[in-house]
Amino acid sequence: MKITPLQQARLQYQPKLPGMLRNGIKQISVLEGEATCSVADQAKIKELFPNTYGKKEITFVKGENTSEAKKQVVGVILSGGQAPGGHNVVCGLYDALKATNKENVLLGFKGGPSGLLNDDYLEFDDEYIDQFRNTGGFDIIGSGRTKLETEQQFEVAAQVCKKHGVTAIVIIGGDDSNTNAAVLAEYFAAKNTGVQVIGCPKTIDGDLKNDDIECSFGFDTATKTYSELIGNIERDANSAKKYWHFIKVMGRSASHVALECALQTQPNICLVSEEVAEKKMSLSSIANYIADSVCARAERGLNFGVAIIPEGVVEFVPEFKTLISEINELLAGSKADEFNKLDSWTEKYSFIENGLSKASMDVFALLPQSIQQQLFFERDPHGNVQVSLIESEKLFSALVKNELDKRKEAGTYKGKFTAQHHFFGYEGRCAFPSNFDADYCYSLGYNAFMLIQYGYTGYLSKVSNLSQPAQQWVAGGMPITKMMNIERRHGEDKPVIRKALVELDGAPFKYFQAHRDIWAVETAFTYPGAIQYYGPTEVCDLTTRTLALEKGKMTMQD
Ligand code: FBP
Repeated sequence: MKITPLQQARLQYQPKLPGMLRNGIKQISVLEGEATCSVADQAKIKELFPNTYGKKEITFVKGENTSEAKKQVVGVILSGGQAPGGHNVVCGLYDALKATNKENVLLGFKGGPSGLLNDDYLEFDDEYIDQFRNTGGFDIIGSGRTKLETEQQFEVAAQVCKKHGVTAIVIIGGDDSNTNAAVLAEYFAAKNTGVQVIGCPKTIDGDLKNDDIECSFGFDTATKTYSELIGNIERDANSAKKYWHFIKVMGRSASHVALECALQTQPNICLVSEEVAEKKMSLSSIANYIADSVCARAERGLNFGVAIIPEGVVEFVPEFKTLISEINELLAGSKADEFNKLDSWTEKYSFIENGLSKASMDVFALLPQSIQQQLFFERDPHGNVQVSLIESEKLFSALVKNELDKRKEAGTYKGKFTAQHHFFGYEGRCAFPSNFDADYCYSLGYNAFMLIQYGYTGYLSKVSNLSQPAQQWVAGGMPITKMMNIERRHGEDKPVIRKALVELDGAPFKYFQAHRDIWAVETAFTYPGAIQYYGPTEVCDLTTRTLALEKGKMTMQD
C-alpha cells in the first residue's frame, strides 16, 4: 500500500485519552455506580436477560488497578456500515491489551460478524496495526452486515471462541449490532462459557444516542466531510448564480446528518424527516415549501440556492408510505412475474393504475417517470421497494419545477430554475477521522479493554462529557440492557436499543427552526472547509454543532 504524506503524518498522531485513563494501566481503577434498569419494559427485559440485567454503571478513576491478572484473548468485529474512526477503536483496544500484558492476543474476525461464524480471522501485531492508526475505513479487517441473532449462530460463536481460547468479544456496531451484542453476552453468560462481550457505539447516522451515549463515532467526521462538500457547492452556487442544488445526504431514517450539515452550512432549505412526519406533510406541501424559497429568492434576483434532503425522508411522508406498501402488495408473490412480463411502460402503467387505490394513484401520478420506474425496478430480495435507493433529490427538484411552472403561468413567479443533483454518503464514511473521532474512538477501544479486564460483560464502552476537551472526558461502561425497550420488529416483540430520531424539541432542531426562515431567503451560506488536523485547537478540536447545542456550549445567538 502506497502511503500518502497526510497518511504518514496521521500515523504519527497520538490520540488523546480521557484524563482518567492517562496515568498508565496500573493506575486505572473502577468506581461502580448505581444498579441500572432498562429505559422501559423493565419486567420483560429482566426476564429476557436474567444474567446480565440490572448491572451497575461503571466509571474508571485514577487508582490502583485491581483487575485479575490473566491472559486475555480478545476477538474484535466491525459490524455494519463504515464509520470514520473504526480503526482507532481497534488500535486503542490493542494498545490497552498489550500494555496490560504483552502475552495478550487480539484477533480480528474478518468481514463482520460472519468472520466469527466462519472462523475467519487474523492476529494483530505491531507492524500490521501501526499502518492503520488514525486512518479512515474498516479495511483493517473488513465489515459486514450478517446479524448475530440466532441460537444456532451463538453456538457456533461459542465453539469458535473455545477453539481459540477467546476470553472476550468486542462488537463495534450500531444499535442493532449492540442489541445483538447484549443477546450474545446473555447467551455466553447463561452457558457459562466465560466469554465476555463488550459493544462500541458506531454509526455515521448519529441515531445511536441516548442518556448514556452522547454520540456514536463517525458522525463527527462524516458530517464535517459532507459539510465541506456542501460548503463548496454553496460557494459555487453563489459564484455562478445559476443553479439550485438538491443534495441528498445519508443517514438512513433519522435526519441527524442532514440537520448537522445544515447547522454547519446554513443552506436555503433543509428537510427534516421527523418534522415531515409530525406535520404529516404531503409531497406537494414539501414542494410548495421549497418553491416558496425559490420564489422569494428569485424576487431578489437570486436564482440559485441549496437544499439538503435527508436520505430517508420519503418514508416519513404519510401518503408516500401508503403508496410504497400498496406497491409491495401489488407485486407480492406471482404478481411480480405477471408485471415483469409486460413489455411496454404503458402496459405496466395500466397494471399499476388498476392495482393502486385512487389516493395512491394520485401520488404516483405526481412523480416524475424516472422515479415511478425506480419504484418498480429497484426491489430487495423480499420483493419490497428499496426506499433508500429512491433518488429523492431528483424527486423534489422535479416536483418543485412543476410547482414553479404553475406559478409562472399564474404570473406569480418570473425567475429561472435549473437544478443540479448530488448524493453524499460514501464520500464521508471512510474519511480520515477528525481529531475528535480519532480521540473518541481510541478512547472507546482502550476503555473497552479495561471493561474486559475488570470482568464486565454485556456493557457498552462509554465515553462522555464529549463537548469538553478530551482531558475532561469521562470513561466507563453502561450495561446495554439499560438502553433497551421492547419494540415490534417483523411481527414479533423484540428487546432492542431504542433508535434516536431528531427531537423536535431538542436544541439542535430549535436552533435550525429559529434561523431557517432567514436562510431560506437570504444567502447566509457558511463554508466550513476541510477537516483540520493541525493548528489552533478552536479550529481542529471542534465538536459537532449538534453536540455543542445539546450540551449548552452554543446558544441561539451564536
Ligand atoms: P450503519 O447503520 O450500519 O452504521 O450504516 C449506516 C449507513 O451509512 C446509512 O447511512 C446508509 O443508509 C447505509 O449505511 C448504507 O449501507 P449500504 O451501503 O450497506 O447499503
